[in-house]
Amino acid sequence: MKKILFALLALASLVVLVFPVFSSCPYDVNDDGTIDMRDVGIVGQAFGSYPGHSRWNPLADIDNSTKVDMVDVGTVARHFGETC
Ligand SMILES: [Ca+2]
Repeated sequence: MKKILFALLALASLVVLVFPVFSSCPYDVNDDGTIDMRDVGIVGQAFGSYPGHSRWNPLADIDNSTKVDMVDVGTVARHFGETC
């Protein structure tokens, strides 16, 4: 049982470490190279949603918490103006 738990933790750590490699700019929701009001707007449109909700947009769930909330809005806002 400990080996399985250790393997799951190792896999989770690997996913966290590798994610930035696949997504050079994870806060650029619309993937246009700039984090701006369009990205904030996309997250805002999905605000309060969750999988199955009519406004659900998985791209707006920045922290992958299965809900779009202030954490997601705040995260995109903190990176406002960055380019990638
Ligand atoms: Ca953008």
